[in-house]
Amino acid sequence: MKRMVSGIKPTGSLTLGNYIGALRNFVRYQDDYEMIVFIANLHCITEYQDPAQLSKNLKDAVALYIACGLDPKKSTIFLQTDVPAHATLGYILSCYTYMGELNRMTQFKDRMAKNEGNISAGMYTYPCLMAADILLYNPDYVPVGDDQKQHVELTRDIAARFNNKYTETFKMPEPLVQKVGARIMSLSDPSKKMSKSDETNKGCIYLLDDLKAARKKIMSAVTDSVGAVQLDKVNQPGLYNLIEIASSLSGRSMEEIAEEFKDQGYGSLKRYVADVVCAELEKIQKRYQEVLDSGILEEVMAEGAKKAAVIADATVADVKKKIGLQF
Ligand code: ATP
Ligand code: LTN
Repeated sequence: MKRMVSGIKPTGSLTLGNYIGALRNFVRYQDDYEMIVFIANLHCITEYQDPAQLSKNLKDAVALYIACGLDPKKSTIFLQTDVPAHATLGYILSCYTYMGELNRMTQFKDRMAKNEGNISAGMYTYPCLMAADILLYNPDYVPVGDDQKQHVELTRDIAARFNNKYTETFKMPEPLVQKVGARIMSLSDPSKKMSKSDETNKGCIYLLDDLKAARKKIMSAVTDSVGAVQLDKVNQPGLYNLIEIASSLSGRSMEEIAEEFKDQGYGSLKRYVADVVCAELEKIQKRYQEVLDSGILEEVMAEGAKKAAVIADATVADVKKKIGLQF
């Protein structure tokens, strides 16, 4: 069975973008692949997080993973810090990564361009930790949203460099980015990615949003003044995004949805999108409450970490030996 590895950084509450771009695909893949999914808590602290809030987000994230359909019997689910090999290999790989490469990472460049100052060293070197997250498990594929493809490509470069310097150690992982839903855009500004760190809170739907609030965000999503429902990503990006969301969740093609609403106003399309989104949220939220009430989270996490550590520790032992870090 081929193996997949992916992680989500629960800096805030999980979003519809995380669900469509990543989480939902993990659930689909778990029957046909060996799925290893972790909560990337070390990645959260590249920026200050309120401790109580962070802790709550971690718990919510695990509960949401399961509520969205990840089955702990099929998938290995764990907290990154419960497997210390991540930090160990992360540091080691930072010694095989060039600053020039990190300087080229879009996420880092975007942060620099904002001129906020005080970017942590952890934020700068985070692609090395991400490379470790992946290479520890020698996966075949890494299912991610569009924004993470560059980091998986860097991971491949680091792996190839290490393999060339020593002997074949890491398998080359392939990023797996789906065609529809790889980049869900903000509802209030369709030129930006739907993000947890949305300051206005209007452009982002959270999986735990109150259904009325979610509907309102969709009904007030920014569109355009063209006045016709059609698929035009360049001139009607807001409308395109709404159709992409509905298509991802309903399984209908984007063309079919655009065709159905072509003679109707934007309001009708928005109502349809809101219905589809709210039905999905309602299902997830109901299950989320059940998961929390069941009290299974601690056991799931302990079991997951134990399974993951067996694979991760073996990789670190091999790497240490090859580098000459032990006698
Ligand atoms: P932030 O929202 O703060 O930028 P993030 O949501 O991108 O953070 P993660 O939570 O770690 O960071 O992302 C987890 C997965 O969800 C990644 O594979 C990422 O590509 C995917 N993802 C995140 N936002 C979107 C989006 N708007 N559309 C599609 N996929 C997304
Ligand atoms: N960097 C990703 C989250 C992440 C990840 C990973 C994804 C951390 N480690 C390993 C896939 C594989 C993010 O910020 N979205």
